Amino acid sequence: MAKREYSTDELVAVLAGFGIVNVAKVERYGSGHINDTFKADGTDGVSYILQRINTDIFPDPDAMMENIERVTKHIRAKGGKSLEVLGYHNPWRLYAFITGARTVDLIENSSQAFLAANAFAKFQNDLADLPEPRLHEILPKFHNTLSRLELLDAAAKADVKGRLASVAQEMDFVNARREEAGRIVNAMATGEIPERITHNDTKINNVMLDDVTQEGVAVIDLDTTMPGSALYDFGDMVRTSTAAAAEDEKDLSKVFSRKEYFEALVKGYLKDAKFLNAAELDALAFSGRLITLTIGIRFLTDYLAGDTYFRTAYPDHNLVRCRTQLKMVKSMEDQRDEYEKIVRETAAASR
Ligand code: ADP
Ligand code: GN1
Ligand code: MG
Repeated sequence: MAKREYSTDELVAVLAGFGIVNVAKVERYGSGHINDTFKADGTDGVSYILQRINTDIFPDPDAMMENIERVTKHIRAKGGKSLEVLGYHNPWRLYAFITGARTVDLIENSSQAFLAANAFAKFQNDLADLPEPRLHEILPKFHNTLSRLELLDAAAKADVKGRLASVAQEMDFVNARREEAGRIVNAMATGEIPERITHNDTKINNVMLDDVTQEGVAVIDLDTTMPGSALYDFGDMVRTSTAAAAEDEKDLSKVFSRKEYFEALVKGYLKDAKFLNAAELDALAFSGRLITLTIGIRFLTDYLAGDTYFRTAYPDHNLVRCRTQLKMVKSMEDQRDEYEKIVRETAAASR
């Protein structure tokens, strides 16, 4: 999907609808692939995050906002920092701007990996006792790799853009890994891996890091917070936080998973994720490979389908992203024994 442009007048009018009339500046912000995000500064020095929810992808924004309100109030009641919804008029919403902290697209050091993973562990911990009812399942089967494979197969069969022939290598890579694709969903179906409240988009740029201490002060981007597996959250941290290069790096020699960041993630996560059972611990290293493969499958599917889902900046953007993900999977596979050992030793030490 190409980026949609908004005029300043349009944005100022939306802000006025939320009662913000003293706008000094409003501009696009962040690097997300789905929603349109803007930072608005008031003449009084107060800033806001204005977002247009992508309703093609999130068909029930009311349910999403209900989840977000419940989750953020619960975290705040425990003394934690969270997003603060200032207003919502479908499809627009306004958040208070969190100050004194920032996000990074590419991790800068091991300490950040430790602190970001620890923030996501605390987030899951904080939500473990969220009172009933169950959160809305905003995007059903979101991380279900078996369903994602079905969608890939359908897109390959339709081949609407005639791109299938050019992705034979990528299809082969995915096909060689079909057998392990169901490991987590199948274990969830038997109850071996429990359902928990999870974030489901634990990219490194979805945690605000304190400007001074680097600590993860608030987990943001709560659109997909819903019932899921804790493993998907840990896995997506591995995908994004151990990557040595950007998600859309074209030079694949720069793309690999960094062991020292993996180790920091495991330590930061296990410090507070005491709730994990044996089956979850056993699949922790695997979850990084699985989620990365899953996101690679999603980019490939979108490429074959003609770029209708993720925001793209150029024609092959989704293919470039797919290739980095598959390279990351390969890199994690190459370090599999070391990664499994790190998890085993850290888990044993933290019990
Ligand atoms: P997307 O769903 O498009 O990824 P996010 O909600 O993650 O959108 O917002 C995009 C970026 O905007 C984040 O990575 C972060 O840098 C910034 N951001 C989002 N919410 C806030 C907030 N409440 N305070 C400060 N910055 C924010
Ligand atoms: C999307 O919106 P953003 O950029 O945080 C996507 C995630 C993917 C990610 C890949 C709702 O997240 O699932 O992992 O891109 N969000 C949705 O970078 O599909
Ligand atoms: Mg985000």
